[in-house]
Amino acid sequence: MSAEGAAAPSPKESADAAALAAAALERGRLLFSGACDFFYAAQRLDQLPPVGLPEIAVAGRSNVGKSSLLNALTGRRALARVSVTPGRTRQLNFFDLGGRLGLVDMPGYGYAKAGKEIQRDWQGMMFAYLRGRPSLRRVLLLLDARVEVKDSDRQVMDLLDRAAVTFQIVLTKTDAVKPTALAAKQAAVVALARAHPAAHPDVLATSSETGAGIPELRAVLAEAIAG
Ligand SMILES: Nc1nc2c(ncn2[C@@H]2O[C@H](COP(=O)(O)OP(=O)(O)OP(=O)(O)O)[C@@H](O)[C@H]2O)c(=O)[nH]1
Ligand SMILES: [Mg+2]
Repeated sequence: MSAEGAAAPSPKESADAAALAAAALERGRLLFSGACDFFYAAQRLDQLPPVGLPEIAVAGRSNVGKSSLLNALTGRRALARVSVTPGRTRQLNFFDLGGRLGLVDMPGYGYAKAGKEIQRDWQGMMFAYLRGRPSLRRVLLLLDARVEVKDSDRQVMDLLDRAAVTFQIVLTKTDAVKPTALAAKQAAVVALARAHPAAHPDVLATSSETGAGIPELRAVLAEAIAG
């Protein structure tokens, strides 16, 4: 039932909304239909490429599915290297999407076995990048739909709040959870986003395995670089 005073949308309004959604999906499809090339790897903060294109960084715990999501977005099976073992991505990998957008595949955080020294090195660099990159337009913060939110996730969200870097939560591996559990998870994560000033209110549910939510995420990214 609709809220008191809020009229149901007329057929014309519904049709307009559908046309808008279709246009946004088409912009997303076009953005990701061209070339996407790996162009830079940074292992240290003083090795970052010069600030140029607007950048979208993909961040999240080790093994959450960051590299897989980039492959799904760009429609390439092996653009970014997918892990057999956690902790695979150990540098910031920069990809150029049609000269319009920089996509950044980040090392995962929260990987206990990585060892203190490694954690200091690449995890430190990752946090410094997130905090201080002027061209960073948005961070996609990936959360595994099957796993509860961890302290390390909360710490990264707090860091992004403090740095005033907009982040958007993206649930991954939704193919591996039942629809009812996914709906509950999504509601909980939307509430979490509301508690963070830098968080975008919309949470996207994706699967790199089935492609669910991928066209919608492309549309969101097209909108993020247009605005
Ligand atoms: N079922 C399922 N498995 C997935 C999905 N996406 C990724 N995986 C699996 O999760 C594992 C980790 O994927 P990656 O994409 O390498 O994860 P990552 O976040 O880049 O990992 P690091 O670089 O080590 O931090 C791999 O075994 C993937 O096959 C998905 O949508 N569904
Ligand atoms: Mg990776």
